[in-house]
Amino acid sequence: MVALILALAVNGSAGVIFEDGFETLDARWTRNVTGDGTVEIVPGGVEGNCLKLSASGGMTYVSTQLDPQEYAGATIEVVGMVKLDSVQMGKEVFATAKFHIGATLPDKTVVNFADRWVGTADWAEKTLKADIPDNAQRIVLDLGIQNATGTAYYDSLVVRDTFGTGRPISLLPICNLGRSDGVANDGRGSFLDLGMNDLFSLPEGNLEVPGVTFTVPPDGVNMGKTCAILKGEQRPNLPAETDPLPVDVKARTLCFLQTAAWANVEAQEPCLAYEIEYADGEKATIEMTAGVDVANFDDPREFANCKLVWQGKNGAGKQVGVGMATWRNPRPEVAIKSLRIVSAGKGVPIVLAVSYLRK
Ligand SMILES: [Ca+2]
Ligand SMILES: [Ca+2]
Repeated sequence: MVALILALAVNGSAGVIFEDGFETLDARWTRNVTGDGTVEIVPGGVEGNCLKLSASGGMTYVSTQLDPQEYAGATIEVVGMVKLDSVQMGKEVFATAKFHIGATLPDKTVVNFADRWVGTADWAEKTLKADIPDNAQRIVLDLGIQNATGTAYYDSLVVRDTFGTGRPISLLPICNLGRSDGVANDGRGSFLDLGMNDLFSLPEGNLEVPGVTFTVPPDGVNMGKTCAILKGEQRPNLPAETDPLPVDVKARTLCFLQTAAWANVEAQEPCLAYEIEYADGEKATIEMTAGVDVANFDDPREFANCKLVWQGKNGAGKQVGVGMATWRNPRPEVAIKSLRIVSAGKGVPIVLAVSYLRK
């Protein structure tokens, strides 16, 4: 129970789908046995009881279904303790003890994921990761022995959706500038042409925010173009909008890592918008307002839908920061085909990363 609480605390509400210590055989599991196989709960687990599956050449496994509405498109991770006693492979390479996930597609083909074991081995942690296709209609997790002989024990099983904290949508195809400049007001370099007053100190790589992970591209990739910075009154020569970025994901929530320059947060003027097009052609516009959804990079503050997720000093010694705004998608069942960023033309919008959550 302590482990469960810790796991939930680490992963937040997203993440753990279920845990099973096999003190009893929970109703979620269906038994599938052919021949002389046995399914038992016995003492001697890593903790308390465990699941003991024996096979004599046929099938011995327990199965549970994962809701495709929830987990199609997810990355499912199965971690558990496994002990093996004289497991001998059957005729085919897949005839072993295993963790197995089968995802059935609309055309009835099954995509299989498995971690397989043979032999005799004391308790050891085993892991299976499965990228469930977006169009999976049925998802089944099996623990057991297929067409082999021997005994496998399972305990301390944790099934997680590691997609819980989101996946990045790469903005690189629509990035036009970088996070650093060099010499101010020389009409060259990058960012806002403000010299060391830039966002170079924003760490590259994963930016972990409670509930969301953003990916900030390294400064050197994409010919230094790592963010989208659009036109404003102070930078009239920047593009007013980006091309549509192909996205092609189903999402419940979009999370934007963004900031601005010279935006009037007191006046709460429009700063930028994300225009999305769904797979069925319908469109939606997500308006971002200064002082509500977005702050200025050199005046890091929080507003109603602007959570300050990173701040630090830049090369000019100024305190700078970036914020997160989130948008709840009213149509999570329809794929988002593309996303385009459009400036409102006043302050200069700066978009650094976008991630999406399925929940
Ligand atoms: Ca147990
Ligand atoms: Ca410059």
